[in-house]
Amino acid sequence: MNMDFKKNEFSRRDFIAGIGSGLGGAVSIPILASALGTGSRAVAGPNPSKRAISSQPSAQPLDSRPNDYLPVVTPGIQTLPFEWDGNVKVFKLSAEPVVIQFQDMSDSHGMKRRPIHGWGYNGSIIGPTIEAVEGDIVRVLVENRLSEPTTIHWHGVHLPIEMDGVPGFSQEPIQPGETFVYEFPLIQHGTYFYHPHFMGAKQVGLGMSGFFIVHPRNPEPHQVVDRDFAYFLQTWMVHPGSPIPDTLEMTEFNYFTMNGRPAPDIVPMRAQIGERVRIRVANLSMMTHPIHLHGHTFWITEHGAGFLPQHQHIIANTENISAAEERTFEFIAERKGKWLFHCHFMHHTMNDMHRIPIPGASGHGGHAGHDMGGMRTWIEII
Ligand SMILES: [Cu+2]
Repeated sequence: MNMDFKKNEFSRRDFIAGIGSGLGGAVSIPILASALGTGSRAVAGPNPSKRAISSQPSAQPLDSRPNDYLPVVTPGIQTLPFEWDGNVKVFKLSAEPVVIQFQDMSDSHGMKRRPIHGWGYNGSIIGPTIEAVEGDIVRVLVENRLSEPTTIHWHGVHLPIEMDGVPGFSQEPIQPGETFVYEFPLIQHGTYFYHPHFMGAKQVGLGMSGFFIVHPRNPEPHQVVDRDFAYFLQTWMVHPGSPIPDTLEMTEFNYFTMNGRPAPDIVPMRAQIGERVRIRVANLSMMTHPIHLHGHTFWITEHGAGFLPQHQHIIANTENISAAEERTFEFIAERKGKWLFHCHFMHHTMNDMHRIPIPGASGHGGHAGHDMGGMRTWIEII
């Protein structure tokens, strides 16, 4: 293959000049006051020279301007801070080894944890959530701290081919020690995600993925919520005695995670009675997961490509999410209590399933006694 890509020599000036016309000037529009102006949701001020910042604790405030959107909460996972360079939001990702902890059922009670040696971004599996607004220009500096090349593909995002992250098609792989600069304007909103497109089964299978969420610039009234959560589904095969996920496995998995953790370690959600709650769920495992909410009926408001028109919302309490798909669920928190939110393949709510059941033992191997493992969390409505 004779590909002659220029890494890191992408002309930002030419590119932005090009997209400026393509966006009809949208990149220079001021942050507008949105409909998110009540309660904890802040309204952007009238001064177009100041810009919104992330409200996450990890973010370094660059000015006093509040968000013009309700930030997404990815339970247990950071939202990636950014800095401004002119009118560009600049993010930094480091692809690197990450150790996470899964429940070890060798005592049949699930009290132990075992280290899992995966790969992720910025010390995290899944990687930190990237959040921006339709009309923004984003630049993501991707440093490769792995022992092999990698790239990032921005799944579902409309962008120039040079930014699509597919080695052999749009760029050379990012070699260990190198940094590649991705930069593109956001001309759509929706719940997207990022993942490598180099050695995909291995690198994605080791954990490399994360949310890339783009808020609408001017949300319609029905798109306004009080709580906005996101969970990422992954599956793993970790053989007994090994700390390394087997990424050659095609059909059998023994750990099922939401945001890089299996239950009971998944960070749950909380809302107040009467609030409208949004839960975004992305699946980058190699199987389908029927995701079920207890005690409530939800609307399906997105299929991973921006909010659906209201007349296309579907009511349900369980929805299949297949590989590389995303669904957004919204509902009114109507009843107090801790309501389960889980995959309804019951074997996907177990951990460490290579353990052989112990006759008479309450734990019964991976069944974990009275508790559920795997893809199971809850929302507490107070
Ligand atoms: Cu499942």
